[in-house]
Amino acid sequence: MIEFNSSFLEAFKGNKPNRIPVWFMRQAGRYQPEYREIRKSYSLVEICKNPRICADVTLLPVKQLDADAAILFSDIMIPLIQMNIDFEIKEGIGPVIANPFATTNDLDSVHEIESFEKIEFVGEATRILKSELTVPLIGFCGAPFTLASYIIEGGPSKNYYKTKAMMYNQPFLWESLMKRLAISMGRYLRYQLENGASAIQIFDSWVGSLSVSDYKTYIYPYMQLLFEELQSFDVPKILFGVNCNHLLRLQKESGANGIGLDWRGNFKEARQLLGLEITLQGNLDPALLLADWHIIEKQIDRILEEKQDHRFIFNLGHGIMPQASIDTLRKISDYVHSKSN
Ligand code: 1CP
Repeated sequence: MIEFNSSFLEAFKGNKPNRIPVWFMRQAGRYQPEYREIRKSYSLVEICKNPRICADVTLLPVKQLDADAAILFSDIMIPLIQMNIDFEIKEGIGPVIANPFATTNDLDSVHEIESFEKIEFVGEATRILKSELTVPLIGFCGAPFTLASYIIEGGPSKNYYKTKAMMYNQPFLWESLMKRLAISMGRYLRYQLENGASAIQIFDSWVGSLSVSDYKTYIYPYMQLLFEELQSFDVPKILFGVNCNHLLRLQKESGANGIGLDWRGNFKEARQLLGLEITLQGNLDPALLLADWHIIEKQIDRILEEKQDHRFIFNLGHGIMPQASIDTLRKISDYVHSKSN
């Protein structure tokens, strides 16, 4: 019988793991020929809605990369189906919303998640994975700001002008939307935990575009609300955002017990700022996946030297891009594992 590999979970207890835990954000995706093949027959949302295919896509990189955790294959937009928010995921663009959220009328049609009948495929995929995985499964969601940015802008954005305009000028609309998103995502994460996920990660990918003071005023209360929904679960709760070094302390205080650093961050400084109790995750620059091996090796050595203790999970500073190669990623995983003693 294959033993359960708990090195990822050990990183939250501060114990020395059997090996340094490694996983990669976006570890299932277009860089894999097998994923590209599946995508010829199924759209991204179709994969998410088919529990067996979803489970297979989730399992594939775990084996290929010898990863110490799996992340449910899905997208941050999927739970919006249960909230009655229509979206499409467009080839080469990302999530697109036909009717962006703009007025009090739009608020009436945004439902807080109270049941899961429209997204039961998530629970089913999670249960399949629970029975087939020998590593922990990470459930995930998008954080309220990052989700609101797509819902208000109508798609990917550079400056989030519409989102910020609503945040500053329409407090009732902003507060109502953020509250609904926070409570809904809290319940959605709980649903994943109850169906077999061992940990959760919240992606607040774009919140780094805000100042510390605006984060405190407009975001923090809703992150607290989201984490409150998870209070009874003693599991890893990782919060990740790009360009968030100025927000780390508030991110921790909102309720996370793990923080994902992007490649700009430094583990020594983060440890000093956040204390000994929190688990840190990251942070190889994904751009390095295209660099020569001797450069990658040096950068991994630097990260492992900066990390200092066992509350550490090796990852990238953001997701794997389609140009990356499986061989390089596997070499990285093997190399980090080889440095475990
Ligand atoms: O079919 C495809 O290859 C399209 C690309 C793609 C993929 C592989 C999209 C569209 N979503 C996904 C899956 C996905 N999305 C996963 C599971 C994969 C895994 O980790 O193994 C996860 C965790 C996400 C989460 C996600 N979606 C985030 C947060 C993480 C991050 O990278 O910052 C965000 C911001 C999205 C929105 C989204 N969905 C897809 C794209 C291209 C985007 C980004 C668009 C933009 O730049 O704003």
